Amino acid sequence: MKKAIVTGCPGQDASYLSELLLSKGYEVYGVSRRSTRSNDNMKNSERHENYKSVTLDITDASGVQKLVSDVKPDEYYNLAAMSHVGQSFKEPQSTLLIDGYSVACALDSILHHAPDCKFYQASTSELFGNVQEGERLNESSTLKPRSPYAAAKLYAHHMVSVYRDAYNLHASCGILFNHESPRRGLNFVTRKMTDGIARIKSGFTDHIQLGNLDAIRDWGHAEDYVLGMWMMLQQEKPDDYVLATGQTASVREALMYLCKISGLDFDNVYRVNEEFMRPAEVPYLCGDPTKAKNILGWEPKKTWMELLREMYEHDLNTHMRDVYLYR
Ligand code: G4F
Repeated sequence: MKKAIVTGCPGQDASYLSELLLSKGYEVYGVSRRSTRSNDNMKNSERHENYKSVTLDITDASGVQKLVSDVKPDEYYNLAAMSHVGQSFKEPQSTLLIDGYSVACALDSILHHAPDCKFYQASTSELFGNVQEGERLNESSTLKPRSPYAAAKLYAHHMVSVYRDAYNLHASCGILFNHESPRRGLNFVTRKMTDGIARIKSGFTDHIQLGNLDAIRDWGHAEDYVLGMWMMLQQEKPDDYVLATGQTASVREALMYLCKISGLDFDNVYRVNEEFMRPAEVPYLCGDPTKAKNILGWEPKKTWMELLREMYEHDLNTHMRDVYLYR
């Protein structure tokens, strides 16, 4: 039985990836911090006899070393992060520790205690920074971070290639564009909008507050993207891959679409609040997943509209159930 360590539980990606690995017969060690608020994301995995829950702070180097030395994993998926770009401007130092330093701890633990273990690092399209609108970004595009989050992730991204080249570790980076689902945190813009529109529709509120509606993103479904992570570690050679849909929409277009399917009036559902603007914005991101398609055989299945509809219907069901139960 293969053993995998997955950090970042109970986050969206770690929950889908754990389910995928368990379905493939792995023993999964799901790592979460003591303070992480519980949610329903891990409920399917936690029921499985091959799922082991591990409480560990990934910035605790000796704890990570002990885990790797005890488990001797075949695969290590590093999905834990301070993943909110806006928040990273407010806590740049802890962002560096969690998103940068912890990756050095994991790589070094693998080198010394399980050198045959394959390592996956969650890199991000935020690494590209301020790009020209219309450009499609791939593995060779220039990396110019515009946030403490992206700067810390850039360090981690480079450390993976340092360990790959210097020590021959099987370490790969997935440069993932935005990926969402009904398990997405409520502070990311897609879920904030699907949940907000569902709350308006159910009568719990009358508007949502948003920041920059002009930002353009390449949104795919997280369940498709975790399959790509696993595929990267099944390759003979480690490498970096972009996972994206190659299709874009602005925050405004996404909100307009949600208004259309919910029958609400776009002009009345939102207010712009400066609090949600960032000191430096990445205005446009669009990925080119050709390499992942050609080498891994990976392709995204869902469009951003299908994705938003699924998220909205999930949130509407939840809020309508509350209407039924509590009113
Ligand atoms: O949903 P977001 O917060 O995602 P963002 O910043 O693109 O980052 C996400 O995707 C990255 C992959 O490319 C990950 F690396 C990262 O960890 C994270 O998962 O914001 C998307 C866009 C931004 O331009 C933001 O300024 O939406 C804009 N936006 C407008 N109003 C808002 C809001 N974002 C948030 N979170 N909240 C708003 O009210």
